[in-house]
Amino acid sequence: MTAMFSIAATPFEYAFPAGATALVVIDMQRDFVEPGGFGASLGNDVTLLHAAIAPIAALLAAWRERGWTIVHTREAHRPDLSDCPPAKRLRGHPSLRIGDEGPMGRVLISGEPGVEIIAAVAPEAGEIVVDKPGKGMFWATRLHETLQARGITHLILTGVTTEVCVQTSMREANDRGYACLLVEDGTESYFPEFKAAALAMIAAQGAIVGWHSPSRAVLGAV
Ligand code: TIU
Repeated sequence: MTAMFSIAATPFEYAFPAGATALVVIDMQRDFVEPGGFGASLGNDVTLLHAAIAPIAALLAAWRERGWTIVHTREAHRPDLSDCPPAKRLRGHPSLRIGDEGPMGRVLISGEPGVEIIAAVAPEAGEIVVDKPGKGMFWATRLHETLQARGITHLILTGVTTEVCVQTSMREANDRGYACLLVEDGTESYFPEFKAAALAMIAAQGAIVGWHSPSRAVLGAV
């Protein structure tokens, strides 16, 4: 029998099986969290994202101690931009577009310094790292097959930004049958009001997309 953990969450109790629950850390990349990257080029204050770093580090430590599955994602495109639709690259009036040369190398391009995950929550050997060309982590990736092969049924999500890549990934995961919980203090947005709205709409209608709870609830259980 798989041991089950149970935590008080919104909108009601979330139960998750030991070993079959992956911790997912979405896009904690220099391009979103540090000045001079993609997030800043869109006109955002990147310091708003920093509050999520310590809770994510604590969850990573807990998952590593138990040897459970950890997934890190990166929003990243091929150097020839063949996986970046013009509709994405040409949108709006950013100071730097995807593929342009910036202070941390070419923006959102695999292998460039800006695409790397910040040191405080960087992947360790054996952890799954997914480069994704979309906002969602399942579009044009092999992540579903990878998780299925490991018997993963539940996902505990963290990362940035709440209403863009995190919410898109959580909705994709929900449609694929994963029971998902978003960690309230392990995710941040450039727009606090959008973070609040995303949390509310995820849990509404009887957890229509999933659950949310503070990191201390997850850490307390495991
Ligand atoms: N702009 C913004 O809020 N987010 C992104 O473009 N990507 C992610 O959320 N990772």
